[in-house]
Order: sequence, then structure tokens, then C-alpha cells
Amino acid sequence: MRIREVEVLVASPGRNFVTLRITTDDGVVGLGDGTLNGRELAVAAYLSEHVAPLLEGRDPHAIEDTWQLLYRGAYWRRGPVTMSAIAAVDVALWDIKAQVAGLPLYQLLGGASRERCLAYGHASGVDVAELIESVHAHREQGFRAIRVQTGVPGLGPVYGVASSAGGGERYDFEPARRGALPAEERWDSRAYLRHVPSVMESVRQEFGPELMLLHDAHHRLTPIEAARLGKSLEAYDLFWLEDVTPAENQEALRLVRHHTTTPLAIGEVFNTVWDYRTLLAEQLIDYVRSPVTHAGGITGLRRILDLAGQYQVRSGMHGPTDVSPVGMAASLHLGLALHNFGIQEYMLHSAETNAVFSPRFTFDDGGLRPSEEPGLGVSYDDEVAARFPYERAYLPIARRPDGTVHDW
Ligand code: EZ4
Ligand code: CO
Repeated sequence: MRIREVEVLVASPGRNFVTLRITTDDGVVGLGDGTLNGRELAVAAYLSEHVAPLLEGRDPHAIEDTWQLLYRGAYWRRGPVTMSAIAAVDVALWDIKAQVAGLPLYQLLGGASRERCLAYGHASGVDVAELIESVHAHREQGFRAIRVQTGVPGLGPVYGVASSAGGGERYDFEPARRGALPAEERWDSRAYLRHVPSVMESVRQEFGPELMLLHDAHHRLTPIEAARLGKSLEAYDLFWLEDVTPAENQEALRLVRHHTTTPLAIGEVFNTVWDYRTLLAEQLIDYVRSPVTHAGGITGLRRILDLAGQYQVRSGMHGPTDVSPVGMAASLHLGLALHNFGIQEYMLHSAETNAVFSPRFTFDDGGLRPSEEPGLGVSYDDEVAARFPYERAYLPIARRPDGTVHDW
């Protein structure tokens, strides 16, 4: 069996997605996700110009050798563009292999280690009252774990908070105010640090101790601010506190860790095991945030999570709407099989997105399960996709009260 065709598909059904489609000479079709939010065409060009010519004629079953060829065989290694491109190839090849085997992909990864993958949804509100309404709505949908974000008094729109929660805003499909140029938001860490504990206090008062609560700081804090936040939230028993600092400075997490017992999740922008080396070896975190799509595919992420497992660190794969249904399905197959699975982020894709990909994973009793059909259990409809051409879109940026650009 040989790879006959490699196609890079870019469409914007609700938001932009980069999908790789690999077809074998036997007519087996595999899909991979290479979507990198706000940098989509960089991955598309990397794939079509630098990767596709290497794949035509290769054995699609040689997944490990292909991964090493694209990673080790490239002079310029690592980075989100490269690793998303490698992920797209890797997942498409796993999809093909599982279809040829006649098995759902997780069976090739060792089989199921659990019934379903615990999932968390995103509740938010411009104020606490709206947030509580949103948490109620998520509980009614069946979520047992919920991320909570609110606006901050004195600031305008804040990233991760629906701009008109309770209204018609499609928060679950698109959290960011994206546009053809970046929107600018205000950020004030002092105001944020004062506000968040009171939010958690209100949520615990309303919902009691059982509900699993998560919170995302989006890399906005310094280590000492992060330590203070973790400490100030200990009484509210968070499942995790996410991305507290811009953690390419792995050693900075020592300070945070020494000051708080709030569990820490980090790394949705990380892409290889090297980004986690100190964090894991010194047990500075509790959850690895990388998803299959941004960490070199199932092959790449499994390397990270196998190492994490030696340190009792579990998976917490990123699952925003910018990970396509193909990427979500891949994360679920890996998550179902992994021993050290922790939790899966789950934001609902829009109806337009689902019309293109027809994902067959299911959500039940607060958890997700991949499809039982051979392969990934996702497809791609070219005719529907053709109705949604690519649109340039930036994530917003944040500025401090004096106008200084703040960390993402
Ligand atoms: O900012 O997916 O935990 N989820 C998040 C997301 C990310 C976007 C960036 O592409 O932080 O909302
Ligand atoms: Co996040």
C-alpha cells in the first residue's frame, strides 16, 4: 500500500480549519488536523510546500518512520507550525491504519482504559450573576466539570468571557473577539487578582463542594502573582488553575509550586516533550494541556504523556473550537486508551463546522467517547466546505492600563 495523494484543505465553517487528507492507492482516506488558531496558512504552506512532496509514494503504515523523517530529518525542528503539520500527517496515517485494521483507533493504542473521557465545558459571564446562570446551563447539559471565567470590574471585555452571555452570542463556538485585525482588550492583573476569589466564593455557595471547577489565567501573571492567586483559591478546591504564567520559563513554576497546593495545568501552547522537561522532572505541574493537534499528533503527544505518567502527571488536552473535530476525535482515541488520562476540554463546535466534519464522538454522563467505527470516526464534506472560504482572523491582544502590550 502506498500514499497516492496528499491534499491540504482550508475552510472556515464558523472558523478556520486546516485539514490534511491522505489517500492511498487502495482508496483508503485518512484525515488529520493541522489548525493553528490565527496562523492557519503558515501550517497549510508548510504542509503543501515542505511535507506533501515527501509523502507521495510512501508506505502509509510506516507511522513512526514518517514521524521521525518529518521531525528528526528536518533541519528546523519543533515550534507550533512544524508540530501542527507533523500532527496532521500523523493523525491521518493513524486514521488509515485503523481503517485498514477494521478497528476504532483507540484499539491500536492499547484499547480502552475507561468507559469515557471526563469532559469539562466553559461557563462564563460578564458578571457573577451571568456566570452562575451559565454554570446552571452547563450542568443541565450534563457537565460535571466546568471552567468558570468572568469579567473583571473596571475592565471591558475580557478574553474567555462571552461578550453577551445569556444573549444570542455563540460563546461555545467562538470565545474570542476575532477579526481581520486584532481586537484590543484592557488587562489589569491587580484588579483580576482581587476579583477572582470572590467569584469562586459565589460559585461554591451556589453549587456546593462536589462540582469540579477549573479556571484559566491565559498566561497573564508573573510567578509571584500566580503564587498569590493559587493560594487565594485553595479554599475553593479547584480541579485546576490553568496557564498561570508564560511558561516557556519552566523554572518559574518552582516559585508558584512552593506557595500553593492548587493543582496546576499548563501547556496548551507547548508542542514537544522538551517544553515540559523541567515541569515534569521536578513535578511542578499536575496536568499537561497539549492536544494531539499541536504536539506532533498521537505519536508526539504520547511521548509527552508517557513521560508525564512516570511523575503522576495526567492529561488535560486542550479542546477549544480551534481544534477541529478531527483533532478532537484523535484526542479522544488517545485519551480513552491512556492510563494517565485526566480530563478533556470540550467546547461545542458550530453547526457549520459539524456539517463539514460529521463527528461521531458522543457526550454522555459528563464524558466523551470516540466512535466505534474503524478509524477516527470523522469525515470531510468538500461541497459543504466550499461554501466557507478561508477568512483571515486574529485573536485579540491585551494592553495594560498604561497601554503596554501584555503577555498572551
Ligand atoms: O485561548 O483556543 O483553554 N482554552 C483556551 C482557548 C485558547 C484558544 C487559542 O487558540 O485558553 O480559548
Ligand atoms: Co487555556
